[in-house]
Amino acid sequence: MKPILVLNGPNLNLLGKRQPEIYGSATLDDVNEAIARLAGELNVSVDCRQSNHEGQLVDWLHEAREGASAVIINAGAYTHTSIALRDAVLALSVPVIEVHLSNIYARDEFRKHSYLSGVVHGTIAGFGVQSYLLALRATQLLVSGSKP
Ligand code: CA2
Repeated sequence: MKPILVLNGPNLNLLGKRQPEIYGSATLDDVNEAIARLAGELNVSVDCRQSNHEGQLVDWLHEAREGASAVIINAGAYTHTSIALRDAVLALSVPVIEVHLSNIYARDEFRKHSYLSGVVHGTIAGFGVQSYLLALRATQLLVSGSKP
């Protein structure tokens, strides 16, 4: 089985270092460790990456066309701005799950719109680190043929 690609966008490398009241105190390394631990339990492999650059995220989505069984993506602020990421998701035939640490619908008006939500399999937002773990469980069901 090809790995599940977990992509994190801009500023998520700063997790746990500022704004813990919104994003929690876990660092990105903590998040990736929790994902890797659950992946072991679910018997799937994961490949976790982060970039602050839109084009890099687009390139990784293109790679996923051949190299991944599914994609979990927290596009950070590009969620609200990037038609390029939306188009790259549209070019994929593997399932894509959008995640957010915070509940983007309960925050600033400009965060309530996601360019990705309309083109992904589903979105999980507002559960902190658990958003990623819930997404991984849902993705594992999807790639194993169940229909969550
Ligand atoms: O809630 C989420 O996961 C977001 O995708 C996080 C993005 C934000 O722009 C989205 O609206 C919602 C921001 C990630 C930046 O995270 C930071 C963490 C610590 C310090 C500064 C930024």
